[in-house]
Amino acid sequence: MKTLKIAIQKSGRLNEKSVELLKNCGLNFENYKSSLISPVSNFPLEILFLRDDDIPEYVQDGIADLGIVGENVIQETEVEVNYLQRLGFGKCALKIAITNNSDITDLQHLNGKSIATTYPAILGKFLKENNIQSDIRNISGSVEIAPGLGLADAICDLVSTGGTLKSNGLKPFADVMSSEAVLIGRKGDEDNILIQELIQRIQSVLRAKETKYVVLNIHRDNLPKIMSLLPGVKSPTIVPLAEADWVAVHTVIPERDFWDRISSMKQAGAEGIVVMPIEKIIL
Ligand code: PRT
Ligand code: ZN
Repeated sequence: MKTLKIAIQKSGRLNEKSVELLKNCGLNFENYKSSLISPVSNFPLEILFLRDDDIPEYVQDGIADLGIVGENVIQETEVEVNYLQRLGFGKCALKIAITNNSDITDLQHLNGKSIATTYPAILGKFLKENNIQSDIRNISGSVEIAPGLGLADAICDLVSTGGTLKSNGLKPFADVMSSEAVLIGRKGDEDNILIQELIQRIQSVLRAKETKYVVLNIHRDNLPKIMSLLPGVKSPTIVPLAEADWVAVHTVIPERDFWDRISSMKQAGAEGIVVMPIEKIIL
């Protein structure tokens, strides 16, 4: 079968997490900073290390079969690719921001104003949808300094913590899009078995990340109470303990409501609660 190629960012915000995800999928490869391509020794796959801006087009044109890239980059390059999986990292939002002392209070106030951005396509679409005519100033970087230099009335840029806006005397004003890293594939490759295998591996890693493995001890009398608190993959495993009438319950619980569930379990009589990370969940 043909060796697949997956394009990931060579260096930058998505590189480390992309490499980590692929390694967690059991793929063995060298991550030399100097090489552009790295073969995977235990799967018919090669990893291409590229500038993130090039990834969507490489996938669209079939130079790579798959890619990991921010949704913001895909939308800006306006390519035709399949979204295969959201990956849960590289989260950020594309926002319009204005100066702290700006008199803009309504979206319509952007009419006739200038907005500096490195995302002219996404911003253009957003303004059109909202019936606003602004002057889009397409600049290549350091967008946040544009208002201070008198280059623009507002900016449209990616925000994660908001620290960059703050330190430049700017405040978020309108959300244009939210973004995270996604796995993309070429149109027409939907039935490729190797791609499906890779997606399944990625999903099993993501699922495991969202959950914890929990073992707890409980008196049999309190078992019904505990059972009502546990989701489990199917149902929890219950193992008798040496001490009469006590059992160990093994289960998985979602990370997001972890602390709430643990305290309810304690209230229900759980003791000796052990929590462990999970590497993979294969359904
Ligand atoms: O060299 P290459 O072209 O590959 O990389 P790049 O410099 O174009 O991109 P890079 O590595 O900065 O970002 C890669 C991807 O990470 C982006 O396309 C987004 O999908 C995602 N991402 C997540 C971010 C941010 N968070 C982010 N905060 N990309 C950029 N920023 C920048 C933003 O532009 C602004 O300058 O960080 C600053 C704001 O951060 P806060 O935390 O101060 O709000
Ligand atoms: Zn880039």
